[in-house]
Parts: sequence; structure tokens; C-alpha cells
Amino acid sequence: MFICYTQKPELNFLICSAIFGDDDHGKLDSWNGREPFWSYPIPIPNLITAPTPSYGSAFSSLWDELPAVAVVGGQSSGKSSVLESIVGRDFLPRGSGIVTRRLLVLQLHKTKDGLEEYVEFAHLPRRQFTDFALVRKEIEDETDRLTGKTKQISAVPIHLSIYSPNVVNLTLIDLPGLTKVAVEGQPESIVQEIENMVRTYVQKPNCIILAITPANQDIATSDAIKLSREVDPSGERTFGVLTKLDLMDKGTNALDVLEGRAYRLRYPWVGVVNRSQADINRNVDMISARTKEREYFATSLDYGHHASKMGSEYLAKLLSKHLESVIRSRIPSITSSINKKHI
Ligand SMILES: Nc1nc2c(ncn2[C@@H]2O[C@H](COP(=O)(O)OP(=O)(O)OP(=O)(O)O)[C@@H](O)[C@H]2O)c(=O)[nH]1
Ligand SMILES: [Mg+2]
Repeated sequence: MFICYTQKPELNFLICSAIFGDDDHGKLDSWNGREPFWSYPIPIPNLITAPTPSYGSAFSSLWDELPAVAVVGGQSSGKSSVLESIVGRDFLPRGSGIVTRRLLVLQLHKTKDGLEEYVEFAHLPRRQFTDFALVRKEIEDETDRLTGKTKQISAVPIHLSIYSPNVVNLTLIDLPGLTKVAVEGQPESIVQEIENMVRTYVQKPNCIILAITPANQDIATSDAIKLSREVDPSGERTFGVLTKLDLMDKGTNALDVLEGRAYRLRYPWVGVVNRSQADINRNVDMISARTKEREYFATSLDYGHHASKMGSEYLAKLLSKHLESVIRSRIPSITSSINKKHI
């Protein structure tokens, strides 16, 4: 059994629930590493955004202690697509041009087996969404409520929670894409505003960065790598994700990047193939997309020998294992910071 406790038994229970999910106390040590991703009993935390009445200050301090995962990269690099693949559900607005215009803070809450999956938005507390297409629509509508149907962005986040037996407890952050110039309908300041917004999140030491870089652009132009190198120079919290491998020019490949010769990161790069715009238009679902991605790597002349370490499912597993070790290392400081507040 994993022990992470404070001097207050009632706090111990709340900490355990926050970190492990209601039913997962002690499961960390029983994980044998062989189950499919969604059944990993890995203690991935929820960041506590709504403090409980009596322990509010203790829990808000968890925000600074526990990891969150943010997707960072240039506009249309595939950030929302990667995030959706990690969650395993179709619910985020994706597409060409500027799509994500408000930051999304997404909490995954693991519930008991057999319970129905649902989504709640912080701005609609009494409504439960069970249809993920409606979740996407609500994200679009809520974005438009603050910004109108424009190309403007807003720094006010949208908070939503997914309750499901098929997820691990985790907070994910979808960010607007970094850009270089303001396009028609955008103020000149937008480039800097987006960068400031993204920087605010990724500079926090508890933020694990998924640096999303499209394979059909030269790595030297990667906005994700530029920013992550600045805020995480040692690379200990940066994972490089190479999207759009399927869109590279014929006769070229991304082996230099994937094998660490072009730009070496502390952790190996992971290549993924998300749904194309044509797939989105045809409503290709997540299961078909995953199957297609698996086939792509298995049959690829360039990447076949790396197939077991490529793709969205591998990325999700890698992330889970990393989060597990981060949480293990953080537990003493979480415990002591909570103890200090409640002695
Ligand atoms: N063919 C192909 N298309 C991709 C891939 N990843 C993303 N796309 C397409 O690229 C476009 C942008 O994808 P999104 O996931 O919305 O990208 P984003 O980075 O979240 O975009 P913004 O929120 O606007 O910054 C969509 O048309 C996707 O279908 C990929 O691996 N292969
Ligand atoms: Mg997006």
C-alpha cells in the first residue's frame, strides 16, 4: 500500500481521493504494466479547481504541486487532435485556421465501472452532457459567447470535467496555437497575447509540456520547441510529439527527428498520425482513426521498425508512466505543504 499521509486522518482521505480517484487507493503498487492504457491504475491527480469548504487552502496548494499536461505548438499543428487521442473521445473543436480560441482546462475523473460517462462544464453546473457531439458544440458556443464568431481569442478559460470509468484522473490543458502574424480580423497584439497566455501555463514547474510539431515543417521552425526550450531548458518536463507524418513530401521522412539526430530531447520523440481534415469532414471516429494509425506505422517502410514506440496509444502510455513517477516524487512535498497549513 502506498502511504502519502498527513497528520490529519480526514485530510488523508481527501488527499487520497484527489490523487488516486475514489476507488484507487493503493492500486499504484499493484499495477503490473501490462493492462491496456485505460485500465491503468495509475494515480494521476486531479488538480483541485473547486476547493472543498473546510480544506480549501490545502487543496488549492495542490494546484502548484501536482502535474498537469498542456499541448503547446503552432496554430493547426494538431494540438487538439493529440489531446482527443489521449482522452479517447471525440469532443474538441478541430480544423483548419484558428480553431482553439479559448484555453480549455479539462479534468478527467475516473468513476466506478459500469457508470455512464458524462461531461460537466463549470459554467453550466446543473447540466450533464452524455453526447460528446454536444460537448464540442458547447465548447464552440461558449467560445463564441466571449469572442463572437471572430478570429479573436480570450484568456478566460473554459473548465470542463469528464466523468468516466474509462479514463485516468488527470488534468489536460488545450491552448490556442502560437502564431507569427495577426490575420484579417485580429488585433496586432494577438501574437504576443497568445504567447503570454501559453507561457503563463507552461512556465509552471508542474506543467508537463507536449510540444506538438508538424512533420511537414522544418523542425528549426517549431514554435513548440522554441518555447519549451525557454521554459524547460533541461527538458525534464517536455515530450516532443511529431504530427502529420502522413503529410510529408514523398521521398522524405522524419527519421532524423524521431531518432534524435535533428533535435535531441531528453525523452524520445513520438510520431503520431491524427485524422486529416478529410477524415474530420467524413466524421471518421476515434476507433477507426486509431486502427488506421496503427496500420500506418506497422506497414511504413520508414517507421515500421519503430512501430511499437509510435502512435497516440503509445504516447498515452508513455505519459501515464511519466506522471506516475512525477507523482511519486512529489508526494513528500505535497504532504509537507499540507501539513504545514494544518498543524
Ligand atoms: N493528415 C493529417 N492531418 C492532421 C494531423 N494532425 C492534425 N491534422 C489536421 O490539422 C488541422 C488542425 O488540427 P487541430 O487538431 O485542430 O490543430 P490545433 O493545433 O489544435 O489547431 P488550433 O487550435 O487552431 O491552433 C485539422 O484539419 C486536422 O485534421 C495528422 O497527423 N495528419
Ligand atoms: Mg486546437
